[in-house]
Amino acid sequence: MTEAEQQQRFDEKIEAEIKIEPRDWMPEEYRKNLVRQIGQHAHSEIVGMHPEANWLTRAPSLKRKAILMAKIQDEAGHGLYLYCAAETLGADRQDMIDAMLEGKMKYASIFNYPTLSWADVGAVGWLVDGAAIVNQVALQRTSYGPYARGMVRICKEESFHQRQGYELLMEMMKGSEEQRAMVQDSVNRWWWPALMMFGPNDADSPHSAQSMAWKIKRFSNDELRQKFVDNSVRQFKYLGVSIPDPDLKWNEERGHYDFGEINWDEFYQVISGHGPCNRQRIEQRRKAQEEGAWVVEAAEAFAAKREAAKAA
Ligand code: BYC
Repeated sequence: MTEAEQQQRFDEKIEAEIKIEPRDWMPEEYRKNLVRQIGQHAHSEIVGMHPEANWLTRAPSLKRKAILMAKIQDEAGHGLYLYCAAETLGADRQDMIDAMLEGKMKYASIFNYPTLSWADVGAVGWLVDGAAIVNQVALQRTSYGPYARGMVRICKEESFHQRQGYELLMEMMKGSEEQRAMVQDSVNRWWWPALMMFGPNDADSPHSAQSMAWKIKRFSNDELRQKFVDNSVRQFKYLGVSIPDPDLKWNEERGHYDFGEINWDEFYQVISGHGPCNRQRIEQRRKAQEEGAWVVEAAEAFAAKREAAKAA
């Protein structure tokens, strides 16, 4: 087949909702764009373990500690599925990790904010995992097969994460005045960064048009952000916490909630490496890599030994 014929076959598959698989021909730009997005997604899952891990040793009960530990382990698993999905596109895992450590590859902005109180563990579960689900449910229908299939399992686990966060906050809201204040303070700090997780407004999103045409993205950044806001309002009311946005109001004509302007200066500061915890997170990842190097070496030595035994 000529390249033009291969391109035509690819376009037909995208049009007909047939998944693109690792051995299929694909345009180089499609491959690169996927490695960028899936790699960033994988890094986010791994870096995302740190803000929550901060509270493992201070969880208020054995039950809460076990739940938090299980959630953090799930995030490690998500990172691994996603690195594997990127590897099916010919990407090298270590190269992607090195690119992140050198600031050449991004990870989700949200994980550059500190977790200052126990209520933050609940707010991260409810709002951060909640926002991630809205984005990832849509990605279950993304055009690249391994990414779409990985998302199915990830979404199931994210639902548990979101619920554990909400339930934790519900418990705190039944507690003392001080605990309720802690929840409100936490939600005040996490709401706006959660809205930033969906990326820049559509008009300022350089990758959106092409990613939508290739059906890598099924909804735009603004559409998903709106869905998250609309879903969240009822949850805020049930929890008994106020939304830290004086401009949030129902718009009858649009059938959606209007909301205030996001602080885009803050967003660009954070994604360019100047958020509150960027340095700390990269340092933590670098240290984890150095301290875990012996595990990789031991696994490689063991694999080589088995190969040699098989060959003998
Ligand atoms: N943070 O053209 P755009 C989790 C970058 S983890 C940082 O709109 P695109 C969890 C963007 O990469 C779940 N960077 O890009 C884990 C691009 O920069 P480059 C994480 C952002 O790709 C542990 C530039 O801005 N989820 O749930 O079309 C514990 C222009 O943006 C962000 C995912 O990763 C951001 N928020 O759309 C708890 C979802 N937004 O690459 C929870 C997968 C934008 O040109 N990713 N940028 O240097 C996506 O769906 C899309 O990549 C995005 C951005 C919607 C995020």
